[in-house]
Amino acid sequence: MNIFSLEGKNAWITGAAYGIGFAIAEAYVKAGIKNIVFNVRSQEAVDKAMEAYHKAGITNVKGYVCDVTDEMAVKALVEKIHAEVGQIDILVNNAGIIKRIPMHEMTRAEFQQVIDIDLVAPYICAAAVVPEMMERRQGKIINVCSMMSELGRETVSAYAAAKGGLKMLTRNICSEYGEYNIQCNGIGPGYIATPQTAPLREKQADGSRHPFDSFICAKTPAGRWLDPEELAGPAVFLASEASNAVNGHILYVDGGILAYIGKQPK
Ligand code: NAP
Ligand code: GCO
Repeated sequence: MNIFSLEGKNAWITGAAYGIGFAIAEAYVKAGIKNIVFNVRSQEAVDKAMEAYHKAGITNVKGYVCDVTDEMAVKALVEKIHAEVGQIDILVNNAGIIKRIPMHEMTRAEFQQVIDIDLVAPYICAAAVVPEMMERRQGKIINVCSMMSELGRETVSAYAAAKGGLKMLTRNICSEYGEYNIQCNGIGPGYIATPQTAPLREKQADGSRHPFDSFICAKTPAGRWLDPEELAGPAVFLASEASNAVNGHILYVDGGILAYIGKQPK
């Protein structure tokens, strides 16, 4: 028996059109998953993502239009998944946004939008899948956390507040539903090369590296940005039976950032 196998399981990964969510979906397919379900905010984004999945040779995937902050739409989506795909064995709360604006220049509406997508939506999605998981006494919920679940930095107050909150939501879901054999854990990616972080890696007008790019390489013992595919092992582990006794844990996949004081200046 392969304790890392996802055979026979269905996974719903929010916002898995590209980036980290897509890489997790690919990893689940390699681990034998029965069906991948994802949702994004427009039909155009669903169609584009479906093309990318098919190009990657993945056909056991279904995409839906659903904004994760819309509670009614999420409840309707969960019913639709149950009817069209089957039970949801694994939920990955991946959809997320960031706004890089100094806190004193940010509007309340901007702050609120980040909290709504990065913290309230994982609650909405988890609450929507938990009753059926409780009935079956089995379920895996994985929340995509961040370095900002532990650290702060300039301009990301709302994001850090949301991801810090998501860490505690993870621990609370574990506390509240562990007795139903539901495991809720977090993955805490370090700095991953995706569209979300592309502005931090853009070349300067003179062709030199973005200062933030050099900063991250100096803060990471590995000396580089990580690729979304490097989250594959941890994402499969937390979705599989291999992690049945791991609950309320945040597994940081950061190339060592949180362990490191940073490269000393030359
Ligand atoms: P990304 O490339 O920007 O992808 C985010 C995905 O979420 C997109 O498919 C986006 O789709 C979807 N999304 C956003 N808001 C949504 C909503 N309201 N409803 C449904 N879907 C929504 O981001 P990523 O870098 O892959 O990040 C994925 C997750 O990892 C996020 O939670 C992020 O905070 C976290 N993370 C990223 C890094 C990193 O370095 N990249 C590190 C740590 C944690 P549309 O916008 O097309 O709807
Ligand atoms: C930023 C980044 C981060 C990362 C990630 C770190 O502006 O500092 O976008 O917050 O995306 O979440 O783990």
